[in-house]
Amino acid sequence: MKFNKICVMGLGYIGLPTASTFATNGIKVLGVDVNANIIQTLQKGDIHIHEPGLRTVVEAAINSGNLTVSTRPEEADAFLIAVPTPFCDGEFGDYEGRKYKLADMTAVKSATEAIVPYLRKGNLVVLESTSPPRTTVDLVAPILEKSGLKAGSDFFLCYSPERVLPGQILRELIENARVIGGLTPESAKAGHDLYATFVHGQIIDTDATTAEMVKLMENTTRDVNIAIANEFARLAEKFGVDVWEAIQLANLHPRINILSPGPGVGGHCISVDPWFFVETAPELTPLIYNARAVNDGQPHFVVEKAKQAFGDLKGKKIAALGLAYKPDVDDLRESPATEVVHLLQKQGAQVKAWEPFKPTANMPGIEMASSFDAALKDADAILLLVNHTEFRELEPTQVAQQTPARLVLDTVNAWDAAKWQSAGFNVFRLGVRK
Ligand code: SAJ
Repeated sequence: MKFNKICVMGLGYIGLPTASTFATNGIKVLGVDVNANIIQTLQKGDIHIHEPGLRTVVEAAINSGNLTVSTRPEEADAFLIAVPTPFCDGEFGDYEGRKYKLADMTAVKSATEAIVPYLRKGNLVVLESTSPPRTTVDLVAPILEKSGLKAGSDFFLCYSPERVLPGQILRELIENARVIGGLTPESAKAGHDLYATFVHGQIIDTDATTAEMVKLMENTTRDVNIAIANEFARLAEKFGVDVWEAIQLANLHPRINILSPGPGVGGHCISVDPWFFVETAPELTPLIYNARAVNDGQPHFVVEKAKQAFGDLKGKKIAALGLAYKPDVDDLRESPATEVVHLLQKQGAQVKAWEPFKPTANMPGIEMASSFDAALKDADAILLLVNHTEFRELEPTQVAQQTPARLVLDTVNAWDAAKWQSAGFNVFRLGVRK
């Protein structure tokens, strides 16, 4: 199937790179977002998200004349839906006392509804948003069929998950294997043809619900694996073992690859997606549920550790280094580091946070330091929350001159404890009893 023009619904972390990549590969793309500010920003030649290389690709796409943006869709050969699927605010499910979060599918529903007036015979619609299993079949197809056209025969319908890693989106978009789940084999074939425009990785056709489940299985597996690493950290502290050493030794086994403990799991994917399984099958997901509980509980564990390391937290001046949800990104969404800061403050600590990737971030209830120096200047203690390269490379002898603080808690094993000790710091580490 040949595609001259496509419409991408949603211009966020996934939609904008995807729209731009199609455009730079010769397809006319209309990027659509309901947020008029985003459209204005892009029309001014600016971008609203930070992702390495994205600005260049968006500029190239717009300058080529192939990418235009609007708040409304138009007729096209294919429609891609890449809108967010967050949680419902303040609404929870309950299964035998286990409270679980619920997906808010409003954006998927309204983006799908917006396509209906423009849908024509022979079109392709692809859902990319991470969604609970059966969303394509049970939610998207019936909405699109309000057009009077039949999904799978009059138009093609697919689910194709996005699997790119924030920080490496543009490369992974092209190189990663791409799963195309069709409502029918013909739908999958149409989706396959579309993504072949720029995907160099393998493109595999399957059915829509399998593709939905593949995506959720990937992120759930990672969440469960991080949860066990976090539980190992707690066990190591109990038994007087250095969890980092133990993990390194266990990973010498050819079939073991234990991930890293830390202050918890953040971001918009791994801490969210497992709930889509729990919500749709709470009776079948005790392990997935408990892994979420372990990872969500990790900021509390860090605060307990901070009490052991720093003593009474009341009035304690703490320099918190890093607020991003993971190393070397500027994304603060669902970040466990911010949760730790809030919890420390609840205990009476005076926290100044320094996030080099977003120094001017406006985080409600968090005092952001204006510089690394300002965070350290009057501190009693230093708490390392994110393994950013620039933190890893700090020279402890130099840091010792910048701060009166001599207590350090490293939650991500970034620092060589012996080196920091000899520079005069009393070093505590997550997953190590002291
Ligand atoms: N984390 C740990 N320990 C580890 C690894 C990660 O505590 O050993 C934490 C990170 O600090 C972070 C969180 O987990 O808070 C998630 O980070 P991540 O790098 O594991 O994943 P994301 O959320 O940035 O991206 C994931 C990726 N999925 C998988 O690796 C299976 C990516 O490929 C997906 O496209 C993305 O989710 C998504 O959009 O779903």
